[in-house]
Amino acid sequence: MEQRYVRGALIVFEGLDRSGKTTQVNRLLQDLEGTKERYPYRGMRFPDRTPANPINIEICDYLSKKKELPAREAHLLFTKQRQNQKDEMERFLQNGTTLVVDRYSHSGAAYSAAKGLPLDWCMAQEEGLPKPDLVIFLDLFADIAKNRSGFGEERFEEEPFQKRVYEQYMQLQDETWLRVNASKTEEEIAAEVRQAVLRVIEECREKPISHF
Ligand code: T5A
Ligand code: NA
Repeated sequence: MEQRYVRGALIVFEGLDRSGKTTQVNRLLQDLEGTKERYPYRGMRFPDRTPANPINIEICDYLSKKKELPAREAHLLFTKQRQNQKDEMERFLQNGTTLVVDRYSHSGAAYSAAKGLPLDWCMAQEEGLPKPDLVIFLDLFADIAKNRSGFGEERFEEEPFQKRVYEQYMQLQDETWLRVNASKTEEEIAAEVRQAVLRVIEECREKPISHF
């Protein structure tokens, strides 16, 4: 008998610093808990800041400005962290688990291109990684994001830089992107996100995983 191909979806949240990604990821994970028999799921985030290996520690030191790195070297460090997770991500997707990811390849490219690296070169480093089935872009202008709590403590958290990141993100959009107005209330955003996510989980059940 022919086996029906059922895989999980790769759902990614992107946006400027303080645009509300982690808030929405947590809400979505909570929502999915209620339907986990039907839609198994797992949350992930990039960068992974747990001090589990030297790459994670180096990224933390870089983001907290404890360590300086040339732009290309920094870029490759973030990419390496994703490439190291590739096989595990594929396994989860293949066995039907939907992955909900807080930042991914487009963050890597947008932030590095905002420092002046060529956008194409940045995306080329992501080659071979599973491509998101849905990118939820939390769309918030840098001048609003900067007024949210905690802004300005880390590397990259300054308004002119965030404006450049926004411009790079706009160049990366394709048909898999959903732009959500991130100045709405948390509840309004969560409802819009939930609807899109359930649709995409159903749509990609029988499609092969695509790759960058
Ligand atoms: N980076 C990342 C790279 O340079 N290369 C890479 O390859 C990758 C993957 C760390 C940095 O690393 C860079 C990008 C980043 O600069 P991070 O660990 O994900 O990235 O940490 P942050 O991204 O900095 O987390 P953010 O600051 O971006 O915040 P979030 O997750 O977007 O926002 P969140 O949910 O924490 O909310 C921020 C504040 O806003 C409030 C929240 O309560 C909170 O106070 N808020 C709202 N307020 C009003 N209305 C709403 N709808 C709200 N939703 C949330
Ligand atoms: Na976050």
